[in-house]
Amino acid sequence: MKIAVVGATGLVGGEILKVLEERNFPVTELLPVASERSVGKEITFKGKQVKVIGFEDAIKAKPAIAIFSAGGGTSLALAPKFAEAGITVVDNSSAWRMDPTKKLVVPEINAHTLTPEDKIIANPNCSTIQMVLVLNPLHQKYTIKRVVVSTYQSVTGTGKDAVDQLFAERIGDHSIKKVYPHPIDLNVLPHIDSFLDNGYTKEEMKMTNETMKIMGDNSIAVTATTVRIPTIGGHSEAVNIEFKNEFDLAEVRAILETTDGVVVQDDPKNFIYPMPLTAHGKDDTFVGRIRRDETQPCTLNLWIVADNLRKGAATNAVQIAEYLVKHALVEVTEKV
Ligand code: A2P
Ligand code: 11C
Repeated sequence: MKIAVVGATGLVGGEILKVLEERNFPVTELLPVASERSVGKEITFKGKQVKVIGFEDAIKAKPAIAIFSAGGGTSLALAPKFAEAGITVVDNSSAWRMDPTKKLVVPEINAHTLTPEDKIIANPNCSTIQMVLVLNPLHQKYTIKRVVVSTYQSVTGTGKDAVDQLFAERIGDHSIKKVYPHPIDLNVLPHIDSFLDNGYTKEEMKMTNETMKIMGDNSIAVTATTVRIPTIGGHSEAVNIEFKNEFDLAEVRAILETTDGVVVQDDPKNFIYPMPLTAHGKDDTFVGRIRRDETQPCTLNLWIVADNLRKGAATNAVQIAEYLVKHALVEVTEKV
């Protein structure tokens, strides 16, 4: 079927093209969309050069699905135009996530709630996706009361300019456009997205609010400190989880070992634990350092890592698209 990728020239857009290709998504025609300044440029898909088009031409071509990763403003302006034309939008930005009329989907958790009427579907924030994938099966079993999370996030989460800033600083090139208010190389910034009146950042509140919406339980309390570090392979998270009910550590491990999309890497004696370097380019979410919090009952500590451009963005969006196709929830106009 015809698929549009809006933001095809961006960092996540490029990853979406790779994931569509790798997972053999049934694309008959790819419609790469970007801003006016990129129209006519070429991107590579399945070894072929494809010309970037504007959004109006993409809507006229009537793809079944448009995967958006072009920022919140573009999504707010363009997603409704695609949806009105009967095209299902899977949107990577934060624009629609907390809209009560839109679903916020991690396929392993809540794709079963999708219907053909869902024309704009929101993809959660990267740091939320990898956390809920691990929290959800444990919540089913032991009921989560409270989560305290600290993140160590890759510069790829900010986009291409941030990756350029990191590598320019590393070679002492100060001519480059700065996207962070401080140097990022050899540094750590306790600051992701903008600050709100309550002292938290938007990124921190995304982790609190999106978790409750995806897991369908407003009683789960999440408090977060989100931090940018000079790495590119993925986001890492130290997570402390307090349950209502007591757990067995071996059972926790067994639950995570059988959770779709989760891989347990937990053999510290042999130096095996998740890291951004080893998660880079993978679709799975990795969990390790699974241990009891010995300072209070019913509480667990663990460490979660995933490639934020993969499961945190492109892979999750393509998995939503796969679910829509498999369950015939989209309008396909062309004969296949
Ligand atoms: P362009 O390359 O033409 O600027 P990143 O997050 O890596 O910076 O990428 C953002 C993506 O969103 C790019 O593909 C960018 O295209 C695209 N984009 C930005 N504004 C628009 C717009 N108004 N319409 C469509 N795509 C847009
Ligand atoms: C980061 N989590 O790492 C952000 C990137 O709400 O989709 C994604 C922002 C979002 O900076």
